[in-house]
Amino acid sequence: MSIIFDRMSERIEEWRMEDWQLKSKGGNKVLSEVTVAQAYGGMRGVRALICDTSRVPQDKGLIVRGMPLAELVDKTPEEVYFLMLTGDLPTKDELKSFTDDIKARKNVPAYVWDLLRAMPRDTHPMVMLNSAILIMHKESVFADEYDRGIKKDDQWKSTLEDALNLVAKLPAIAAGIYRMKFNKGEIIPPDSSMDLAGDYFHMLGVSDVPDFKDLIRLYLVAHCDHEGGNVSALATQVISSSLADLYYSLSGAFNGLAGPLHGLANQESLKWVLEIMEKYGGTPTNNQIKEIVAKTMESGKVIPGYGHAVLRITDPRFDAFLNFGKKHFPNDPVFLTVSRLYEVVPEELKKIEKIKNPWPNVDAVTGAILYYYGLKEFSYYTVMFAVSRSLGLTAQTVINRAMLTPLFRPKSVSTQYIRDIVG
Ligand code: HAX
Repeated sequence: MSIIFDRMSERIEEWRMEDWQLKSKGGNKVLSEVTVAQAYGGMRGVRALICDTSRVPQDKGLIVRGMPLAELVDKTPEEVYFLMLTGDLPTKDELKSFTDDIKARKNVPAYVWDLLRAMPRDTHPMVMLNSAILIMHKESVFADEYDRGIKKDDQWKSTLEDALNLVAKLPAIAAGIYRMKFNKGEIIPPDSSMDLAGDYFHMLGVSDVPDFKDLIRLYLVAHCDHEGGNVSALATQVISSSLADLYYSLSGAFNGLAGPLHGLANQESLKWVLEIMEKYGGTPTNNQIKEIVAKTMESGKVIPGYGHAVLRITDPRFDAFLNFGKKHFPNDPVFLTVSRLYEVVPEELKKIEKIKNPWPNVDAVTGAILYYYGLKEFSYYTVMFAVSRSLGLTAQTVINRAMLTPLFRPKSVSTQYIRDIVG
């Protein structure tokens, strides 16, 4: 058993004590009042969830356990996962123990490959990923222990076992899906000597350019978490609050990630960029961009990769990938188009009053970078996003279970109730 169980045990004792004190001292304090507009509006801005793995202030973007993304761009996914689970970056010895533990859990059960091979050829890669996760439910240590009877206080430990098993296996499953779905040849098995990013790079078999390995590492880190209220995070927590195990809750969350307003936006964004380039025969001029923004909006579509439900600045994750592109392939025409869109689109969106955030989110750039390295199958992009986000979603679930978070059950009201309030 790796150091992570000991380190979490120590922290959970402190966290539980603090929670108990906060609830006894200030249980009646008000965090948020809910307006009629918020009840109709996707609960935007309603403060009713607790998430400590990361926060997303609207003027700063992703901060993981107090560390802004800019301070994490050189870290490995294992370091950031340890940080989310415990609140601290690992020491050198802790990182080795933690990484070794994950390496030892990589093997994917053979029945997962049988299932994936039996699926129709035109199955979406996200359906393949979610089916693979769901069929592994019988591996759940939590479900097994729960059936045999387990003290509530200790349920986080078997949830952590499930989390580590899933995080360790997902790169192999995701890479296998890529090779199977897009006829890239035999599945490349995981290598137990490699870390998560290195092995995902190796198993995809897309490119042997070392920069691509750096990109995968950055990709996994930058997409690791985005606080607790986004669709996939909320879905995970709602499902797991019923004491469903992580196999159920993670696959449910990824069904939400597959939507065009959430994780699918990166593929929509690249598709839009390539359509623009085809229409104008290369990188468009500023005037052409203005024209296409207007036309896209007129047709009733959103500008993919722009706007955000929380952020009111350029997403720092967009900045991180833009800097990566500037360093490694500044003159690539697709990348140049993404950069030029960034110069023009926000000014155009600012003219539309209802849009609260005219700035790019992470999805405005990542597709272009994957495309540059030869990963050109758009429908796969959300799978990579899911592999990365599994870090934050599983960390949040382990912590919620440790904090004995009860069953979610907000109260709904009827339209008549609203009529009565509005008068
Ligand atoms: N293009 C056109 N219209 C936009 C827009 C955009 N990029 N962003 C917002 N709007 C519109 C909304 O559709 C909404 O219009 P209606 O009132 O007619 O429905 C209005 O402006 C107000 O929206 P908002 O309050 O600014 O933003 P929301 O919180 O409602 O939505 C979205 C946030 C991210 C869904 C939205 O900005 C959007 O659709 N962006 C394009 C898709 C996208 O990039 N999604 C990825 C987000 C990042 C993420 O979660 N990744 O997983």
